[in-house]
Amino acid sequence: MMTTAAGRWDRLIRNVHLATFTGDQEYGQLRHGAVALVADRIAWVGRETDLPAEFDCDEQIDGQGQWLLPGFIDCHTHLVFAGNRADEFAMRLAGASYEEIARAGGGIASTVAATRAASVDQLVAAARPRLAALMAEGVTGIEVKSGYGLSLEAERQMLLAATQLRDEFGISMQRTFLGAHALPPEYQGDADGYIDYLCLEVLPALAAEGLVDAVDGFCESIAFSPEQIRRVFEAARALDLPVKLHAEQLSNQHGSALVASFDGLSADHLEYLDGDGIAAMANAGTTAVLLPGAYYFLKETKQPPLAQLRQEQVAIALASDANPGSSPIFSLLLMLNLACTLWGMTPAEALAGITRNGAKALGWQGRCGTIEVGKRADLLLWPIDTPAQLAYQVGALRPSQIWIGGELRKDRL
Ligand code: DI6
Ligand code: FE
Repeated sequence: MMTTAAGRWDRLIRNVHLATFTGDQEYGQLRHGAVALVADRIAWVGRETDLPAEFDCDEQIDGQGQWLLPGFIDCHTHLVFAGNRADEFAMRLAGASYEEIARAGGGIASTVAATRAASVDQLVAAARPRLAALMAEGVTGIEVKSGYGLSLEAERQMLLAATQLRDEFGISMQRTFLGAHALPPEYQGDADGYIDYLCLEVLPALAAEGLVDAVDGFCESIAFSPEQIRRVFEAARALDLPVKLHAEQLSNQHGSALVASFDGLSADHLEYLDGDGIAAMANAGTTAVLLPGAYYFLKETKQPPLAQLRQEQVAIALASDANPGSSPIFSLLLMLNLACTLWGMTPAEALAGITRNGAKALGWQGRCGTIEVGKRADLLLWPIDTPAQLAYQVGALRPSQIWIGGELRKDRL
């Protein structure tokens, strides 16, 4: 932990309490700490009293006793889409289920129609305030999925919009191809033909354009079967792309074991996950991404198997699942509160879920998610008394400073 880097530092953040999310302490906490940055990296972490007697540093920042945390990672979002589904919300309030609406041609299909009709610029304009809201709460790394285009051209538009947002906001982003999200109208009755189209045409073309960082699918009775998803994963593997899966959200299709068998990064949702799926994930080191926003918004009552995930030491991440149908919620802080209130996660588990384990869910564990020497200097200064306050309080919480890659960003968000 206390690594003394010889030479010069660009910045020293001192008089802070650190939540490093390393080691055995709750939150990896280190009180009265300091962190030094060189360029976009963390160069020194330790107690203020262990600072070298002499050092050369361009800028010193007094944290005034606030808490310094790693930048937050929202590892599962559908941030790019057009339109909204407020009408469907009203139908669900009147008694229709998410599955019934989907089977009747609403749901994801209605967002697909709106997204196909939008230009890249319109998609960027619609997503900009969503990304700004997440980042204002401390998100410095994000995953953004395609999956509302469902054709080569429309999926490309979504991924181009995500890329444009990444570059405009200077955020770390994993762009995930989710062609296997729903069956588009032109393939009704021919799901296998659509999977062929994805595997033979769409994914290879978009990967060749450098627009895809990972591959996802929706394994569910209202979406695609494990066999169909397996073919998508084989196509991903041939292109050297990591995989992840929407699994066991509405029923147990054994998708988690499938994604684990491909050394998948994560299995996501997981309310209906069983013991075999947990064992497979534990063996493969596949992260469990829990999505309390969708659980809450769909009024799900079956809880993900938290106790067994803990017991098998599966890393647990939390994400917003920000999307127009099952989680129109653009707040990662709210996810902390929901996971604690609805499922009994501890604040420390919840916060690890959007830092260390959120990074792991994206394969970014070597790069961010903790405060450690060598990690990217994505850091948040919070005016709080204890990290638990971030899970406890809803609303009126903002970082007082945000550094992304060592650069102070609060002013620009
Ligand atoms: N599961 C979800 O919760 C989102 N996608 C998925 O596969 C919902 C997407 C939507 O309803 O628009
Ligand atoms: Fe999702």
